[in-house]
Amino acid sequence: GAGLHTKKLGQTIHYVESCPSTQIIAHQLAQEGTPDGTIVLTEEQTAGRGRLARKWDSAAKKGIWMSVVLRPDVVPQKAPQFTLVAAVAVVRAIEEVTGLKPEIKWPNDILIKGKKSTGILTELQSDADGIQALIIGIGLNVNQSLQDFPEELQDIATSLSIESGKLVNRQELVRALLSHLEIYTDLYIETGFGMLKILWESYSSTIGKTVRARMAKETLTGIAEGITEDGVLQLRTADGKLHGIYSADIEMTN
Ligand code: BT5
Repeated sequence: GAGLHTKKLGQTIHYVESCPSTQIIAHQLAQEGTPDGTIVLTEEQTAGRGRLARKWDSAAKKGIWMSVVLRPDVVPQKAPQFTLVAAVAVVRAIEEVTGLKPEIKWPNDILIKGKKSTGILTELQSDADGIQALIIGIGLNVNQSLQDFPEELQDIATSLSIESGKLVNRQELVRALLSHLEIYTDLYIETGFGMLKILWESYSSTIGKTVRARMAKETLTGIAEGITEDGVLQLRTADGKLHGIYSADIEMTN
């Protein structure tokens, strides 16, 4: 339905006008056995979330607030890379529909001219048998004007309409996003991260730059040399040591 060009993604769509978070609904559906490729879409979230219990601002009818349930036959160590794979799909969809040139900031941000347009949140349902479901949340700012964002986000957030100067058709964007997500997640599941890593690096705003990586217990500054096949960021500090960064917030330094 819905004019989708996908075989699997979005064959089951749960659409709700408003909800606390599409992630919560997707987790519930996954537990109840919803099929691989189920998506949850809403117009408005009242408790949209980011990583580490941060908030995700989700203005009514202005964005794409979506969660995708996947049931890939992969080992749990291959789960974090789905964030990177989804990032490639988001960038391709934005490019195709708007002509804008987004960049990926490791691990889960899509920036346009240095400001955050999209955040991705990959969560896992697993047990002793392995991954039961992956819940990939995508929050994409589409038609907000700057005043639609809370004040504390106005310097760091942007939307596609702010950057392109026109309103963007959200349905068209969802269709493009699902097509690209299906292609790239299938490619990842079937062949691994090799090809996608090249694509990911071509869109990266992080690689080759000096960055500050804030982690739970320490902060490291160095040159982001690349990512590994496992999606781990390789950071070279001034003492010449190479650090593998699994999870952090990255800031560019000038
Ligand atoms: C993320 O977390 O960027 C992941 C966001 C995932 C949101 C989607 S929407 C559909 C699904 N349902 C949910 O409840 N969540 C997912 P993180 O890297 O932790 O970034 C969070 C930070 O981004 C916040 O602390 C703010 O600084 C900033 N932020 C919040 N809302 C934003 C927005 N709309 N646009 C840009 N930046 C925002």
